[in-house]
Amino acid sequence: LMLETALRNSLETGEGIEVHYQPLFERDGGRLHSAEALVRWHHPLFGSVAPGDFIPLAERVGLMVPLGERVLQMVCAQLAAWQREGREPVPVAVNLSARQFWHNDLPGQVAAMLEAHGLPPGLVGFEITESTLLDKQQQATKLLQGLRDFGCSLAIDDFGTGYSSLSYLQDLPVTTLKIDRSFIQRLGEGERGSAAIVAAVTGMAHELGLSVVAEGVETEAQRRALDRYPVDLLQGFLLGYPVTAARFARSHLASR
Ligand code: G
Ligand code: G
Ligand code: MN
Ligand code: NA
Repeated sequence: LMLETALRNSLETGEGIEVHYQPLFERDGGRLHSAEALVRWHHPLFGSVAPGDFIPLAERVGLMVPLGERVLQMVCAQLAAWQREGREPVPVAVNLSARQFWHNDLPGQVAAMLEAHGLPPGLVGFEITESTLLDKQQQATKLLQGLRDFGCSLAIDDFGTGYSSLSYLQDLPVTTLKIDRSFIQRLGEGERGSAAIVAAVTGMAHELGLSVVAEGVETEAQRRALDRYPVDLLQGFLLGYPVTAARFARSHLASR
């Protein structure tokens, strides 16, 4: 209960809520492609609380929608600031929980936010998990298309851990598949089963015209193992940790 009150207060003031940015790179050539936004919370009394703890809490107590709005707002403000400073920003993908995704008029909110910050379409994208889309394919398609209309990239996160089949992806207007890091890990260990899964998933995703991200790349061995598959983008501690906006700009964004 104390943690809930603390989160409520932090959300009202914005104090202690921060967004970190993790880079995604093109597998071939190594160019910076985009970033994933990851929320962080530091409370004066409780210290740094892990997202794995406060996001489920926010979900339980009805704070996920305001938290998500705050994150999206911070990302848009950051992108606008980078533009003002003469930096060449890259697209930033924001994670959406099911509750946020299904909250009314997400595309409208996104449109208003982009407009308020003077951002061109295409600079903001989203990541959702398979379970978010389960059972409501028709409504999901409509919502996703609404977001696509603003140029947002749309990634299925943690792919392979849920229940979905690749066939249903064919009907969803998503742009990107992020292969869950558990597969990348086992691939690096030379496990045959996960190699078969990665081969099948990357092959079919490519056939469907989706761009494929390997997430959670931590070792050279994993990176090398991925060379054999049609993977477009790499993300993981080997290539770059999630860092503050300032650090991300210093390390990755060129000044014009
Ligand atoms: O940043 P970290 O790897 O600790 O994130 C843990 C989990 O929290 C991941 O599943 C990640 O997708 C999720 N997460 C991080 N930031 C956000 C956010 O802004 N919104 C939502 N809904 N989930 C987030
Ligand atoms: O569920 P999602 O994929 O959004 O989770 C993102 C989380 O994964 C973030 O908390 C981020 O810190 C973490 N992460 C990013 N790269 C790596 C990695 O290479 N290894 C591990 N173990 N976690 C990672
Ligand atoms: Mn993610
Ligand atoms: Na993920």
